[in-house]
Amino acid sequence: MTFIKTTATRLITLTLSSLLAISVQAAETMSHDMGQMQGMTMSATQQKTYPLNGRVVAVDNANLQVTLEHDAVTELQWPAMTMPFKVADAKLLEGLQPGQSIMAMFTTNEGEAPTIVSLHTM
Ligand SMILES: [Cu+2]
Repeated sequence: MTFIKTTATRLITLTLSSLLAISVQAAETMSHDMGQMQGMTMSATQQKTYPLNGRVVAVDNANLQVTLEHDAVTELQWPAMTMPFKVADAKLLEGLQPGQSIMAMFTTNEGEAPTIVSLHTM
């Protein structure tokens, strides 16, 4: 009887710590659009890019920036959301209008805004 009780207590403790770990992870994921990008460290010669599907919300030519309502980025554990992206080149914003659906590739480095390196409308 004592053994069973101990096991049950242990199981409950394990379950609670798992839940806590999940909550912490969710909080970290949600904060990625607030300048706390958790980009992987990688060499300058091999810049990892990630695919992105979304819809244009706003175009800011002066600041080389586009706000996108994007789908989840599973590889980075990003949920779907609306957020600004930098663009690597002003040409990427040419002719872009709010409401357009786009596909893009972007890079993300720790301490920097995520940057779109290629983009086309669908
Ligand atoms: Cu985002």
